[in-house]
Amino acid sequence: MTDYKVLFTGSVCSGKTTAIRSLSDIETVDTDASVSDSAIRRKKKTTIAMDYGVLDLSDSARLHLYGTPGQERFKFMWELMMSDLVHDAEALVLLVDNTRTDPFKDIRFYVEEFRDFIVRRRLIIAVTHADEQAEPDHDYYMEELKSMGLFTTVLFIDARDPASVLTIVSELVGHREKNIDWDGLGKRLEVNSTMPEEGGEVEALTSDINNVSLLDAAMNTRGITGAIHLGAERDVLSSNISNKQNKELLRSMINLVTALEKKAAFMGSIDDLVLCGPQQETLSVFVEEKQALGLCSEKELSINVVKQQAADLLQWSQ
Ligand SMILES: Nc1nc2c(ncn2[C@@H]2O[C@H](COP(=O)(O)OP(=O)(O)O)[C@@H](O)[C@H]2O)c(=O)[nH]1
Ligand SMILES: [Mg+2]
Repeated sequence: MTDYKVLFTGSVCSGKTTAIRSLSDIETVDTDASVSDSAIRRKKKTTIAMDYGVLDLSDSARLHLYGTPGQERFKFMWELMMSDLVHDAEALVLLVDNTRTDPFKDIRFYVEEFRDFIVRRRLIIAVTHADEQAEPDHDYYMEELKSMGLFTTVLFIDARDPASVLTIVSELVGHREKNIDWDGLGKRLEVNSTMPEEGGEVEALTSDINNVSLLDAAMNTRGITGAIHLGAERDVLSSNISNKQNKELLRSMINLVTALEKKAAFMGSIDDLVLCGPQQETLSVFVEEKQALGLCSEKELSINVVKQQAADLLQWSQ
């Protein structure tokens, strides 16, 4: 029996759990667990550990599928997996959610994080959610990746559709395993399909998970002591700032940005505003059209670092 291993990674909601479920012959061990965050009093399903599944390719070959936890706060797991469980894996499949503001930022992030792992292995980039957002298209990916110095296979898949995810498997082992009955395999896996009869619900769930993850990510950022996330109407999406005064201040700062922009039109768009006193915390707000973020940070943290963190957080929340 030849055992192949492959590791799936990618941002929260990129489709890791779904892809592994689509391919697996066994009841997948997705270790999703309810994470309750007392500060935000919300319980949401979030992958806190790896996903695992197995696919029998033929009488003599088997594929083991592992998925990393997506959120940065569980990054320590990636190291553990790479040095132990999947040290002998064939390849890394990087799932890229095409609906993200800048999918290439995700690619750069994961390629950097898994740099040592992929030098000796294959990297396959599998773009998901392209049914929801067609651009960037395949050509664009190839061009952009080339300019990043990444010469790798790019597949467009729907993680919910086993036949589609099978193209990754074929790319991985197709040239080595000649006696795989691909049609039979596809039929067998059809039962794993999670394609919805009707759309609708999926989207709501996705954005819920993302809101929680922004707060999670913020609180895992060194020097950040609180975060408030507002939507397009400047409604509070999530917050864990218990200090009422700070919360009020951050909200007025966000409103102030809009007012200032009108008053000082010659300055162009104002993206951030920082309130920095000699004592206690620094308060800063980062304003975009569709969302705004307020952060409390420790005095010692430089403004540039806070700005960089905020840019990352806003990107992650998309
Ligand atoms: N429309 C669409 N939905 C997808 C696709 N891939 C995954 N999903 C959905 O996106 C959501 C998040 O997927 P999940 O596998 O939990 O992501 P994970 O956080 O990477 O494990 C689920 O509701 C999936 O059904 C895709 O290619 N297209
Ligand atoms: Mg998952």
